[in-house]
Amino acid sequence: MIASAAAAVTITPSGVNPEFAQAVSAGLSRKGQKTLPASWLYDEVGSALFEVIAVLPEYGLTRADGLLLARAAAEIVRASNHPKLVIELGSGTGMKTGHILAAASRSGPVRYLPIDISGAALDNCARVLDGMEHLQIEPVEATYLDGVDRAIAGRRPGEHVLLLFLGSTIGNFNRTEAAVFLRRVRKRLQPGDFLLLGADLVKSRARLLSAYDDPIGVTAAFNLNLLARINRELDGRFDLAHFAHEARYNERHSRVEMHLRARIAQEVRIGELDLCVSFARGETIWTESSHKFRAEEIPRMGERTGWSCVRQWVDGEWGFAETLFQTK
Ligand code: AVJ
Repeated sequence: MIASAAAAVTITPSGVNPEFAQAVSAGLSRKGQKTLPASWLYDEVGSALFEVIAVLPEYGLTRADGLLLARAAAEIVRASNHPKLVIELGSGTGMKTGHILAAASRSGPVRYLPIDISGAALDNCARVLDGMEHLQIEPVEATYLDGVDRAIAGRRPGEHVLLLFLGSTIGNFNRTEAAVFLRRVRKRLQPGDFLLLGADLVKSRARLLSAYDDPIGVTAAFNLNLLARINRELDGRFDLAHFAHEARYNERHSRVEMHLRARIAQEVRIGELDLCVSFARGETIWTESSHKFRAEEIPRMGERTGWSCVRQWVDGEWGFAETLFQTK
């Protein structure tokens, strides 16, 4: 059952999302490395493309995450004291979370609050999970921390929380940002609450590069869609043929970086921003970082930010870890 519709995002009369406009304007006006935040990759098209990425043979991350959750769901629910309130950062497609929710709702009603800035993602998630017995779905259309505030505000007496942050979205933050984020999340929760964190592990450069630059070009389309989205929503004039998808492995930071490389020198107008952006030939826009972790590093990261590690489950085949924390 879907209890309440997602709240609407603010849009100006022209239909432009001001946060998107602001992010694009700031990221493309920068001197030096141009950037676009990865969170804007997920409009309706981007979310659909990510679902395809998730089933590519080269991209084992989502499969490993799902497999671990399927195998460990009952243990996770037991180890987190049978939570009645499950909050998720990023709604994903709801598929992976289904294992946890099914195990949690076996012993009675569970409220599930997925938090996402993408209304499209929330709709998909609700559709996938709709009809599960004893499950009440209350989507929250918001940024993560605002969403946690809103979700927690409706907490009922005696209800403890299992907060899910799956799929290695934590990897989009650099290590400092990740620690800050975990501490901020912790501050919003109470003693006795839990966090389940999914994180992709360090693996060979070759496996990582084929996962982020797949042979049929789905990841390239996913990355280029960000420019197409600027064209659609902000009256941008990007010629997508003049940009190339690039995945790099940065060993020092153990992260994969996605870039869009200008194939030729060019100037691109973005009508709604009243902005003209110049690109030198070979210049890139940095669109995403996916940090990769060593398994031992994850409990330590939690311990430093107000959490104690309860347990960790590792998939050794692909290299992925689910780590369960409790508030310290
Ligand atoms: C959904 C953020 C975990 O970083 O691997 C997939 C997104 N980017 N291919 C990731 C993504 C390129 C993905 N996350």
